[in-house]
Amino acid sequence: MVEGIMRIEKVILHRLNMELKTPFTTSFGTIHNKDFFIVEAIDEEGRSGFGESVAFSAPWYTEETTETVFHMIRNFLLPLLFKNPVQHPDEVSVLFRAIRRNPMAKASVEGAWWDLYAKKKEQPLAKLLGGKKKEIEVGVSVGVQVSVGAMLEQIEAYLTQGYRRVKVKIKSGKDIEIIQKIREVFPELQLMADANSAYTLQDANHLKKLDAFSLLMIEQPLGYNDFAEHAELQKKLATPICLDESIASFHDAEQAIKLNACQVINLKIGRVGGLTEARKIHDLAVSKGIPLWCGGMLEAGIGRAHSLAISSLDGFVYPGDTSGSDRYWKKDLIKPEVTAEYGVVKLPEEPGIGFAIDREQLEKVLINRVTILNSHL
Ligand code: OSB
Ligand code: MG
Repeated sequence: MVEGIMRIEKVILHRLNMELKTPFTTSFGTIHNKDFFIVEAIDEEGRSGFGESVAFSAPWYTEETTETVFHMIRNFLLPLLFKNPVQHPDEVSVLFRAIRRNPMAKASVEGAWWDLYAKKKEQPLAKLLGGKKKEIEVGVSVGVQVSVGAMLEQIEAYLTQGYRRVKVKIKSGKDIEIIQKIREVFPELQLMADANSAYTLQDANHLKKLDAFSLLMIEQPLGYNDFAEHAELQKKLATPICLDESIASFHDAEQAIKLNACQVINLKIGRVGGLTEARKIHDLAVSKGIPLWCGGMLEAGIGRAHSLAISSLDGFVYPGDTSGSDRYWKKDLIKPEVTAEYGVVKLPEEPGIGFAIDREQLEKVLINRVTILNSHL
């Protein structure tokens, strides 16, 4: 089928700052605000497609930041795309191969192209990606708390809201006892732990103690770019290892699986460079019998909508970290907001990401906007 060229007249980068309802603490520190970009691509017919840059303002999770994303989009990604217009969003990631790494910058642009394409085709993004699910199971990720009591209270509150899978952040000194206590109080809870690279292989015997608490998995215990040591650790642990930070591309996923570095993959669209790459990893994981789930980056509504769309694919078997909007924000950027009932989010049926942008709310959290015209049109 010959398809039309996607003619993008301009791209608006909306820089926003949104305050989290409650600060989120990981093994690296505490996040109070999300300072990020919404990428709005506008075509010749005046249609808008939206992507969200999921990078944080500091490079603690991976190397990208809000500022590096802006730099890459403005100076490299858009000039390349404007010069080489595509017919289908799958071609965007092929073009972007000419630029090394920077997956979050790439994903934010590619996401806008996907949304626009889906809207043009009048199809929900999830369906276009090949997703069959109508509902997405979601859990909640709980940051490091000041005390065990605070952690139990927090979990209780989320269970009351209907969430049925809980992930807790752990780090040295805030791990075994906390998990043990949670297990005592919630013996049946689907529970997992995320270390964000807080340990080394020397902690193997310490981490082995977690095997007593039937965790669904332990996420990224070791180095953010490691495979070999995770493989070694996995041999010693009964608890399945899930990789997050280590998987930044299809090639990384291939390596991790080949080396038995993990039994589960947390897939984040931004971390792997976009929806096309995410779908490739999905297909690989399914063919290798590696279950997936969709992680989160404390996204606002647009990023969340993209995550929900990819989660509709069959290989996403565990509940994701893509909780409802109200777990993060007093008011989100989309209408309606994402709502989870009994830990389930219903996928929208409207074209594209399926949520409308709340322009009024966008203005309230706007820091500035930069418009980049396509001089090649
Ligand atoms: O490691 O999965 C992670 C939040 C920020 C950065 C990294 C991570 C997380 C989370 C929360 O665990 C995910 C979310 O609720 O969006
Ligand atoms: Mg993680």
